[in-house]
Amino acid sequence: MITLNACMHLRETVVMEDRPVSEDILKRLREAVVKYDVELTVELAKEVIATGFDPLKAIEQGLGEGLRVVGDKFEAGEIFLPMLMMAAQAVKESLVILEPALPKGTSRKTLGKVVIGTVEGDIHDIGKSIVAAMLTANGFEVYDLGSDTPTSKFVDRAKEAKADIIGMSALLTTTMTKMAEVIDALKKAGLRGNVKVIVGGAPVSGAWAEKIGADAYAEDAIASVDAAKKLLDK
Ligand code: B1M
Repeated sequence: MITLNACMHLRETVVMEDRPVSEDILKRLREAVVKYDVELTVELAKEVIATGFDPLKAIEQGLGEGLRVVGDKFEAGEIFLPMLMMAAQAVKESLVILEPALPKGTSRKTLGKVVIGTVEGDIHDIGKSIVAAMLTANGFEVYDLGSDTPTSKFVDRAKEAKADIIGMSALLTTTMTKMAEVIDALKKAGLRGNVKVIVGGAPVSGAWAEKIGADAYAEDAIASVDAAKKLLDK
């Protein structure tokens, strides 16, 4: 005999199974990051891979959205730096699992060389790393300089690698100005004619890109691939 409880349980299971996996996994990813639960976030990243869910969507709409909520809570004084750091750690460990599964472009030969980094004084590197991974996955040869990158390192690496594009990321309003410094240094080194510049990061905008004389602003990882292709006529 099926009891009322058992019936209700059965109904719940069916509803769970009917719920689109997409919405469910994205919501759970966001919540895990907001709770700065490293272990759970990593488990969910593995679930994304196991279920064949779109890894880019999981990164942008799951992990990224979760981090944005964490940032707002931090700004509002609801959580403190150690919690912000744990949320970031949860995302970084999950990216190790998700990035290799990012959709690859069809092109086999290199579309161009990109030197990318987060500008000096800024240690935020999660968004920049996603952009670097997407560019690599889409056929660009990427030299990732990491975060807190001195201006001279952008210039030296661009020269050595004969870069086609320099990509700069900044997450702080106080470090955005370093982008202009890099562009000036490229001019002084006589490289600006050969190297295109793409800028991005939460406080950066199209207006800022124009003001400092960058060639493009990209809002996210997909837009950075589109911008890079457009700048190199690919
Ligand atoms: Co900090 N942090 N943080 N932080 N942090 C922000 C940026 C902040 C907005 C939080 C807040 O107060 N609401 C605020 C900046 C305020 C401001 O300047 N307006 C802030 C602050 C104040 C700080 C500290 C100063 C805190 C302190 O110490 N008191 C400190 C800075 C230290 C320093 O850099 N010198 C600090 C430290 C940290 C952690 C170390 C804890 C950690 C970073 C860990 C790491 O990156 N390894 C951290 C985090 C995680 C954040 C938030 C919560 C999330 C950033 C992130 O990773 N987002 C952030 C709040 C927020 O952004 N709302 C915040 C997810 C990522 C996928 O998105 O980076 O935007 P994003 O990248 C996107 C796009 O922007 C774009 O594509 C990416 C993918 O879609 N994009 C590009 C990025 N780069 C691009 C380059 C391109 C093209 C597109 O072309 C080259």
